[in-house]
Amino acid sequence: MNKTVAILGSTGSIGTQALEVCEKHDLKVTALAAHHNIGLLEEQARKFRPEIVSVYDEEKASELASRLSDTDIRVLSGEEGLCAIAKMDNADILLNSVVGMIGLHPTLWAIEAGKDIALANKETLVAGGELVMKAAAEKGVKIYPVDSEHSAVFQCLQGNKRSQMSKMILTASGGPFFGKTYEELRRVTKEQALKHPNWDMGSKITIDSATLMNKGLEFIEAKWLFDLRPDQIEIVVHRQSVVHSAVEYDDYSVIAQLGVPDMKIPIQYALLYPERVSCPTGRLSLTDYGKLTFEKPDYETFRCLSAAIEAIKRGGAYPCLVNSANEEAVKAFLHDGIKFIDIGEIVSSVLEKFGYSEINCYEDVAEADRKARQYVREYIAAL
Ligand code: MN3
Repeated sequence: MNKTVAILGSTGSIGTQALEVCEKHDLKVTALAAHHNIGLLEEQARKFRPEIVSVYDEEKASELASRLSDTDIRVLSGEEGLCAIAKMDNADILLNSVVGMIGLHPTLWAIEAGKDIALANKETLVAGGELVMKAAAEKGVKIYPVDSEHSAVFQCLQGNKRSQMSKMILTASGGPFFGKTYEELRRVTKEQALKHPNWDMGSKITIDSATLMNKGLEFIEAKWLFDLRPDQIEIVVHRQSVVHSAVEYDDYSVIAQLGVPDMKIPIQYALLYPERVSCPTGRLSLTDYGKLTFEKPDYETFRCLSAAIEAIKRGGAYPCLVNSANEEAVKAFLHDGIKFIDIGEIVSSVLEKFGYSEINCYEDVAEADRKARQYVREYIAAL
């Protein structure tokens, strides 16, 4: 394989697994960016020898620069570093796996530069889906989904016509609290929320999986990626995380993608598309599982999920507002500032608090983001 790859978020869960894929297939890594983990970033830089590394935190960036002074690797920092990497000529594909709204700008910069994107940053599409998809279409840029559910749909679409897709079946593991009542959720601790049954992920997405906000964000992500109406997406709880999602066509044939729950499969497909070559993961044995189950989600108990769906039905800035409110609430929960059920209360209250506003440019997204975060900080201070 002689593809070159730049990775934003290289020290996170997706980034480290992407580097395993790059190593296995000898992909040239031209740039790496991380938020603050310079210990791991230095290790990655010495191993993969990129041209550029970037650290979001400025102080850590200068520390890394002195540590790497025996190499010819350029060390950048802040938004500038992300921008330089997003636009760099020496990368065939940009893997955007940063966490949160902060990933939107680099996605837009890469599109502007005509660069194909492997997109793992779902907030990019949740907060700025309309902007991103329009810009990508104008520039003829391809967006390859890395999220396992969206990769599944992308895979099920191969050799078929998108125009004949009638529905997406979006599977959800249900998270660690599936089957619990709202009363039971009141007593949930941070430690319990951070334990996911099937997937090993970063803390933000693990909490989002426990509240089912993650599925709400993926619902919105799917709407933009595959140009679907909200009524064309059905969420199904599938506890085993083996069926990663499915597509129903106009003839009612349903095509699903299956595999072990390991992100390296969708990461590799996005990076190497359309190649299907050996992946550094385990094989699926259906008889080991024996039984696959499918159930309806509980929209009343898991308020984040219904709030996210309502937000995309209303459109405009609502998806951005619920996403930013959720980011702020999850941060507070991880710092023991609020209870688990407060996250859902906060995210749904955004729908009552704010009126409709449009998203026409990046500034509109940034403005909605600021308003939502401000609102949540005040809400939490008043608790
Ligand atoms: Mn997913």
